[in-house]
Amino acid sequence: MLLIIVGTACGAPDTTAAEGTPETLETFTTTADALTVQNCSPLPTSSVLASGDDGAGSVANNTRDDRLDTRWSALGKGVWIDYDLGSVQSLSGAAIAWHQGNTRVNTFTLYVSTDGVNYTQVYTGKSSGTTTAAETYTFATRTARRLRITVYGNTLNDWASIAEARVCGAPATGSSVVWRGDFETGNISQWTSTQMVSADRLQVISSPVRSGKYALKATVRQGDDPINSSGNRNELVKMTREAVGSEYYYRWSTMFASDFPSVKTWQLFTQWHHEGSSGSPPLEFYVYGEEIRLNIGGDPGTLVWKAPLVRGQWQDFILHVKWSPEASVGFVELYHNGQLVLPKRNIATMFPGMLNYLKVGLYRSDTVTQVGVVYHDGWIMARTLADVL
Ligand SMILES: [Ca+2]
Repeated sequence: MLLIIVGTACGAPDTTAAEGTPETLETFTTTADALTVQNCSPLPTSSVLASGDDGAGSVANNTRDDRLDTRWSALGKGVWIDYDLGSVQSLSGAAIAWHQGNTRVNTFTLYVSTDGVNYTQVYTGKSSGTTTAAETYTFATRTARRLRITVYGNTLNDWASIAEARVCGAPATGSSVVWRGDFETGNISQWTSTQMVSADRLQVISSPVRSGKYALKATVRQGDDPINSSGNRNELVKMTREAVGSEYYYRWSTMFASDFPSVKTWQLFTQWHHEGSSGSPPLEFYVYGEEIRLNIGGDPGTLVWKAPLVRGQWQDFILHVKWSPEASVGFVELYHNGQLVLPKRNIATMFPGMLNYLKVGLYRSDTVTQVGVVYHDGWIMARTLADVL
């Protein structure tokens, strides 16, 4: 997926406002109607199919827009909706928020499939009829690529109407590592794509390294603008696309070169960007002057942590995030150089209706004239703290 970032305010909040007026995020409404799930680690879905819909806009995709006020609806006993995970994974349940689930008891069956042809029944039952919130239905862990919900009407009529649904990943057994971006392949193949003006700007190097044999050296020169956007950058992209309600630990190390620029403007070194095309990202680590900072929530967002900038020494980070557009559900927790510096803090970590993806390298205001060099190493993403350590 190519991400085109336009607009003038993709950077960190800049108190000098040199980047112009940011797009507001006020068009993204409905936080009160967003989904929360319990006893479920939602897996990202790549697509969804249904046997049909109501012909009036209640389409299958409405069950994964994180809004309880949109739904998929189809009439008839045996209609179905089918989620594709994009690859075979371990799953153990489904979370379903039924439309008018507080007044209707739905009869349904869950099936899984590895090939989209042969399906195995894994659950059959009824919804509680007591809530419009998501209910999680669990089954013995299966390896599958697809999950299908087949509905056999409800106590009021034969409509199948689902506001939101999630496929739940199996609890971790053994390692919960879901991704490594530690450059130990000797190249950048662990990452999805690059945004760089030339290969010398994102080099896999053997010295300095934080661990293993290789690390990344990211260089930005004034004018580096590989995507015709605001600011200057050379960044690696990892399409993490963390599902709403999912929770992960990330560990990595960053070292700022001994001559890293000291400027009173933004220099991002790690960011989780939203799918949208404008506005500051929902979670960004950046240098400002002689500080490193973590800002959450776009522009202006909330500055949740800062520390003095140290050059020439590896900085170790462990970030623990629950991804949610709900401030009461989402949270961040941060360890810096082995110390818990930000105890778990509830905050919205996504913008409603938009998944995030990871960008690592250097992205900074185009007013910076000095060459900037930063090193990254050891990226790992897992479901438990133990597995990133
Ligand atoms: Ca919906």
